[in-house]
Amino acid sequence: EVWQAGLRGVDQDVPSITKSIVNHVQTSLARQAYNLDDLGAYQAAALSVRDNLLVNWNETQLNYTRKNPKRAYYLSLEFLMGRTLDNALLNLGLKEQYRDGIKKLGFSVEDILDKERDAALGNGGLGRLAACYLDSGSSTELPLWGYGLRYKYGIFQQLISPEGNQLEAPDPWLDNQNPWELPRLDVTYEVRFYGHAERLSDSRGVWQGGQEVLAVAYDVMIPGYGTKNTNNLRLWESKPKRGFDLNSFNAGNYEAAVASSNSADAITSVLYPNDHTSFGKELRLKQQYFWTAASLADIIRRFKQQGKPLKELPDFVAIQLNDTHPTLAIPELMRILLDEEDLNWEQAWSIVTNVFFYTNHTVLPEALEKWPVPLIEHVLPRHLQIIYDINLFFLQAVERKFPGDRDRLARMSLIEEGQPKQVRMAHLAAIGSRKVNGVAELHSDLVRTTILKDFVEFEGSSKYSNVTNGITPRRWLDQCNPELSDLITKTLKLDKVVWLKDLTKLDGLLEFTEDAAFRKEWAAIKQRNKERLANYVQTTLGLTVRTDAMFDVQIKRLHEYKRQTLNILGVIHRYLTLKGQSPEERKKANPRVVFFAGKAAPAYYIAKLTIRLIVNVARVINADPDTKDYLQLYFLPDYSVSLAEVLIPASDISQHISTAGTEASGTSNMKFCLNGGLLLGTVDGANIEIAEEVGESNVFFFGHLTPAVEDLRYQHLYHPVPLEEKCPTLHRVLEQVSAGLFDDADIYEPLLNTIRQNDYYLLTDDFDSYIAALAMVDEAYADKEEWTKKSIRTTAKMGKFSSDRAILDYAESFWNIEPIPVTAKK
Ligand code: 26Q
Repeated sequence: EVWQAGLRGVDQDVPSITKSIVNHVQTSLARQAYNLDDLGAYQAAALSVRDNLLVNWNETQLNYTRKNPKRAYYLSLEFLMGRTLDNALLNLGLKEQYRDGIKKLGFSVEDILDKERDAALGNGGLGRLAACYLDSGSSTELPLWGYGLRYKYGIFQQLISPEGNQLEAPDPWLDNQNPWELPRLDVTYEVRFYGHAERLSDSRGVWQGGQEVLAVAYDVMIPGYGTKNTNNLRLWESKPKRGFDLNSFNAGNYEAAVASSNSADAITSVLYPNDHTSFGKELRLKQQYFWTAASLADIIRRFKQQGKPLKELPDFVAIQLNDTHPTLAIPELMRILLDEEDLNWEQAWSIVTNVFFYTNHTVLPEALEKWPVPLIEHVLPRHLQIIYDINLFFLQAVERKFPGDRDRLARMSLIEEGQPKQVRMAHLAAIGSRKVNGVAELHSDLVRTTILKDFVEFEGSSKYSNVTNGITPRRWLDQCNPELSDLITKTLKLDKVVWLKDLTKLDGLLEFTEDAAFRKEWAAIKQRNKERLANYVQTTLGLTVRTDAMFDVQIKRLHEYKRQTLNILGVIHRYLTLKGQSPEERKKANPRVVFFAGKAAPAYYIAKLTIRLIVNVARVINADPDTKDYLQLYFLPDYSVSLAEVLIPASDISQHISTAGTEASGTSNMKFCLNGGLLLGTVDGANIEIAEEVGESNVFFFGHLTPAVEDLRYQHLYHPVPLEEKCPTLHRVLEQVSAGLFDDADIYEPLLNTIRQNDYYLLTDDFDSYIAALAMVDEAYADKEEWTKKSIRTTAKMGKFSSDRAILDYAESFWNIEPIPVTAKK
């Protein structure tokens, strides 16, 4: 394996590995090797792997410093990394050596990998996308760093009460020390909040007073696959600038002094568990500013070390804004350039608008970030002045192009009128950036024609483009489905590094769809992955899942637009249908096991009620002797990256059933298809592009299309039709739920009323077509050979969705950066 020759920093033969692990047990962990448990073995193995990463990381960073290329920075409030050890071993090409070394020490590599806690610093798709992009940035050898926050608590741990209610518990993921981070206690910046701002001239100002807190850097090494390149993810922790406020301390006010230090720590204490809503919380705004200010200070310090003038910043720095969360970086860079570097407005604005790039991840109106003007004024008084100045110049320019169009000015303003006034972060991000992109073709079209339509008319359409999301095939195939990865390698007769780095090579599998022996192996692997999942459910929940059934999976954040409700109502419909059949008729049914997993935002009442319904339907139908051979249902608690790695390879069919036009892209749809699971979905987000690649005959589409949605909603409001007329099948299902078939009667009324009343997400319009699609899935699954062919064809055509393709698109079309390989030397 020649490609590995240059990867390794330290000796990598099996005896050296065992020696290094034992050495870490005795020194770093200060323990004895003879009474070590799995957790200790995990920690020692992780520290030993870390030694390799450190060597590569150092060489990579030194190489960047020497060559001084343009660099890109990915600013994201979320990095949903999952576990690291297995990924690091595979990326370094050391899995087999460590397997042997660990075995020699009396442990199993699978058992110790399972001891690692997930780094769950994200809510869902947006955070996992950031993690995939870091993997791809290193693997394609791009000089790309991530910047985020080192939350003390990641996404909450989800518990399900006996009644079926979601309960939240904290996720203290750092409790047993984290071997993957390097504290950089010397890399610190001061960040100011509150105080007062004064204008010194038209464009300059000064900001003083208030509270200062310290940002401390922690670095996480990001190894590339099959390369020495190892990039950096820098996460900031907040600390009080002084442990004690000496003035309060001396005044005898010990409690207040300690409280001030507590408030600094609070900034990075917890990841906000909401996706898509909840703005206006002061602490969230402080998180956003703390992180953007520290990251920019760090980026500018690094740039200045080259001794170049600031006007050259856009030639050396590109900053990608992951949604609007880091938008304060725009006024913050203006503040630095105007107030600290003494540039004039035009110079500063020209630098800013050539450095930033903005990715939008949603068009749902309620999810567009807005901050109350009085809150920004209180926390960041100088930034509010700058935002008003940006707005003034901007609206003057709009007025010149569209004289007298007051409605247009009101629509485009950075400030939304109202009580209180609010700053529209998407508008600020758009006008402050060089490029704006959506995350799938349909979504980018919707960005251009709905939320940013006026901006396209004003600035021209070339600034508004698309980069379809991607996923890393290392974690989402090689790591989570090693048997399938091996079969692909064997079949393509390629080194696995070759196809994992050029995923379009998968289409070489197409010619094997007609090979019965190959199909048999393909299907057998799916079967073993189903057994692995069943085993997980048995050991964690004590439930027995039958593995001779079709596995049907929907795993994602709970949200009305994602329509888990449509799925559970479909399950109830299937149950009622089976109940109405004779035992003879039932025998013709295609047995199904339906899995759900996902978290609801803690304050999202309807989403939590949906979980409760799923859990209680599961309780009833799994216990029903009439149906339990044909239908089983599970809600798996505490969905995570690690759980996804078990669920995805086991799926026959997965559901991506958002109301058309609402799911920006989706990325788990790509993961399922890459692993040979078929897709049941609406014509939405990346589902459309998946169908374009794999062929419409290999996906199951249903439901109304995006252009119909607006009109259907209008019909609901102004020409409502009673449910029993419009959709009798759905009506019957709701009646059974109302009547208390699964729980106390009336419990679910608020959920059912969202459907009976305005049905914003169009369940009543799509239900019949959904049930028809489920029937087509059953029919297709009955022909196992044909199903396996579809499965192979699907995997074979997923090359487009590698995050390597996506990150290279950002690098070439937006950032103008190039790969900087670390040349292998022995
Ligand atoms: C904002 C302000 C205050 C509190 C929370 C938030 C917040 C946090 C997270 C808003 C949104 C998010 C996450 C959004 C998200 O995950 N979007 C998903 O992004 C994926 C990657 O592009 C897409 O595939 C999904 O379609 C999209 O829903």
